[in-house]
Order: sequence, then C-alpha cells, then structure tokens
Amino acid sequence: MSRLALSSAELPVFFEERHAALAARLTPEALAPLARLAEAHDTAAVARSMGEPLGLYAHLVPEALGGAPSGSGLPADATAIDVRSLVLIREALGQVAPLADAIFAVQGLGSYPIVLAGSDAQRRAILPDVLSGRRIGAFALTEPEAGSDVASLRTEACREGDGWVLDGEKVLISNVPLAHHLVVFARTGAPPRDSGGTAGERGGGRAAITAFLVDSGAKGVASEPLPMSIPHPIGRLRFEGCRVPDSARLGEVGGGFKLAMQTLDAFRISVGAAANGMAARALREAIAHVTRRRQFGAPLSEQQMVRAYLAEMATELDAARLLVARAAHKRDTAAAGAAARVSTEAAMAKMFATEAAQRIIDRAVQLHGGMGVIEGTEVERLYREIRPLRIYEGTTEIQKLIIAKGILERAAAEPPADGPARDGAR
Ligand code: COS
Repeated sequence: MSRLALSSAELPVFFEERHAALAARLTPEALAPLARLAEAHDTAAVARSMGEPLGLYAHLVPEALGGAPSGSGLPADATAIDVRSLVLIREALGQVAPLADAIFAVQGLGSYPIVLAGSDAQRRAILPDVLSGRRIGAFALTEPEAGSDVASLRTEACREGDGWVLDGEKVLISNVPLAHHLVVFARTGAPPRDSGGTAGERGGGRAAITAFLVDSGAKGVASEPLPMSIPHPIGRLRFEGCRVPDSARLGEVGGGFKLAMQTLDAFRISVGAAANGMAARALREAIAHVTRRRQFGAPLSEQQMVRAYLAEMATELDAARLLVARAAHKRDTAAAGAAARVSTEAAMAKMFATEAAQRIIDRAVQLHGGMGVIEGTEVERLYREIRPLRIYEGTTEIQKLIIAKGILERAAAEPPADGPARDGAR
C-alpha cells in the first residue's frame, strides 16, 4: 500500500494545515508495526503503542490539558478536541488495523468525560498517562437491561458518609480486559418505574444519572471478558459494594446523561470515519481483484455489472466522507466549542457511513467470489469487522430517532416562510 486514503487529501476544503501534517505522519510504513501487533491479536501492545511511540492518544486530549497542539481554528475552549484529527486517525486505522481503531476509540470515550467534567486533580492524575498509553480507559454505560434506553440504567450509587457505594452490572464494555480506569454511569436518584412511557417520563429517568471515575482494580469491581466474532477486547463488569470517595464523581450529581451524550456526539462522528477507512480498504481490494482476475477471456473490470458495482461503491464512499467531514468541521468550528450541539449531523454521519461501508464491503466480498468468504482474506475480515459499527455508540435506529428529532425541532424553531399568497388572502 503506497499511501492511505484520507479525507484531508480528498476534501481539503474541510481541513487545515495541521491536518495535512498529521496525515503525512499516518503512512502505511509508520503504522506497519501497529498493524503487525493487531494481526497477532496482541491487544495490550496495540493499546500501549498508540500512546508511545505513535502519539495518537495525544489527539484525544486538548492542547490546554497537555494534548497535541491544535493550532488555529478551534474555539478558545479548554475542553474542545479536534474532531477532524480523530477523523483522520480513525480513517487510517480503519484501513490498516480495525482492532487498533476500536481500542483507540474507547480510549477516547474513557477519557473525554474526564476532559469535559473532571476536576483539576482528576485530569492531572489520569490524562498524562492516557496520552502515553500507560493507562487505558473504558466507558461503562451499557447494562443488560439498558442499551439504547440509557435513561433506564439500574447500576446504583448510594450516598454513604462522604462517599458513594456502587452496585450493579455493566455489559458489552469495550476495553474492559485492558482498562485501568472506568467511567461508570450510575443512578444517584430514584430508580425508573416500569410503567411504560419514555424513560424520561418514568420516575428518576435521566436526571438521576451521575458519572464516576473508578479504578478497575478497586475492591468491589469484578470483570470478565466476553468472546466476540472479531478480535476485540470487550467484557462484563460487576460492582458489589464498591466504595468510592466523592472526589471520584465526574461532574455534577445528575449530570451523567448529558455527559454521556456530549461524549458520544464527538465520537459518533469518528465512528463514521472508521467505517470510511474500512470501506476504502475494501474498495481498493476490490479494484485490485477485478483488474487482475480474468473470466470469459477478459479482466472482470471489463464487465458492465462489475463496473456498476465499483461506481456505486465509490459514490457511496464519497458521500459518507462528505457527511463525516461536514459534521467534524461544524463541531470543530462552532463558537460554543465542546458545548455545541452537532447531534443531528453526527448521527447522519454515523448512520450513513456505517451502513454504506457495510454495503461497500459486502459488494467487495461479492466481487471476490468464493475467495471472499475464505477465512483470512482481507475482504472476509473486513466483512466481520464492519458489523459492530452499525450497533455500537448508538444503533442505526437510534441515529434515525436523533436525526428526526433534530430536524423537527429546527423546523419548529424557524419562522414560517412567506409562501405565495393564497386565493382570498389578498
Ligand atoms: N449534548 C448536551 N445535551 C444533550 C445532548 C448532547 N449531545 N444530547 C441530549 N442532551 C440533553 C437534551 O438537551 C435533553 O436535555 P433537557 O432534558 O434539559 O431538555 C436531555 O439530554 C435528553 O435528551 P433527549 O431528549 O434527546 O433524550 P431522549 O431520551 O429523547 O433520547 C437517546 C435519548 C435515545 C437519543 C439516547 O438515550 C441515546 O443516544 N441512546 C443510545 C445510547 C448509546 O449510544 N449506547 C451505546 C453506548 S456506548 S458503545
């Protein structure tokens, strides 16, 4: 592979000079050692090396808190991270090492709530080691009975003396087998009643959720890995009488739901970028295959139906890149900084890019014929690797709800346009 397909080169209008400099470092040669570690499924070494020597985690933390220099163009907000840098990194990792991409993303989910809501002491204690890769984080939100419906989570944090006691279960938590710290979302108020209606309408709801920073080795925390269809560190967590001081609280009591949503808003955009990276790799593999393989006396690429597939794949990939770049650019340049709402654009980018990548990779498998389903071929691996992206950080169906809510709210807020005068109204 001579160079990776990165949006900063394809869509320069959305990017700045610092992004071109980052893209120049994201070469196949520079990422080859990481790709080899991922190939060997050495998750601990993959996780560590993205800190040092690669320096990728530096882009998960704002410059003001010790992260990568963000240059000009970002709002003067100490908590804003450069989402377009995350987009480039995840596009690159999606092409060379999807396992590394997933670990990188969760390192972000497990540290961005500390950037957004952590005290100075929490930030000082955690973020330098996050940057170097000596410390890996996880984002403990999902529960056996609370996936898409975050507001119905049941893990409890009860006030005891000057601290809190956590009890409950979390499941499908990525990075659990590697994690040193956990960002845990727990209920600090009334539990939701099973009385129907939306989660917010049921008692307690989202206003009773608070985030905590918990050491994965703390007394009262047990973890267990879960096997997945792809090599990916994921697991289950159980909290039993886990005592933490009040200083372990992340942000306000009751501020956990918004903190989770703000974190997801930034990272959902980058899920779309990872999908674009995987789709770009599949398209490249498909082109290489159809120009090499001969059937009926000519390369497959001479067949009109094969050409139609390639045309659809390339067009869908470019549309997905545009949506991801639009959302990341809007978020990075919003005057409100990290507090800016880009939920609608982020959801569009995540939904479209992950669904398009699934279709693109499926067509790449089809173009490979039987070889496309032989274990170990690149497109077969991508076919398994892409699937979770349509589910994690909010399913496609949840993204549709967010998009519809966003456009309806915008329509309601807009003053009615002056339409053509109707009969009788003159
Ligand atoms: N930034 C700041 N505030 C936000 C926000 C954001 N990005 N998103 C939502 N909020 C706020 C809203 O403004 C609203 O505040 P008020 O109560 O003060 O009005 C509150 O949070 C509730 O938002 P909303 O009304 O949109 O919530 P709903 O209950 O309608 O919908 C969904 C919530 C379903 C969208 C949410 O639960 C969700 O994203 N679920 C998927 C969870 C997920 O991604 N799980 C994967 C875990 S990580 S792998």
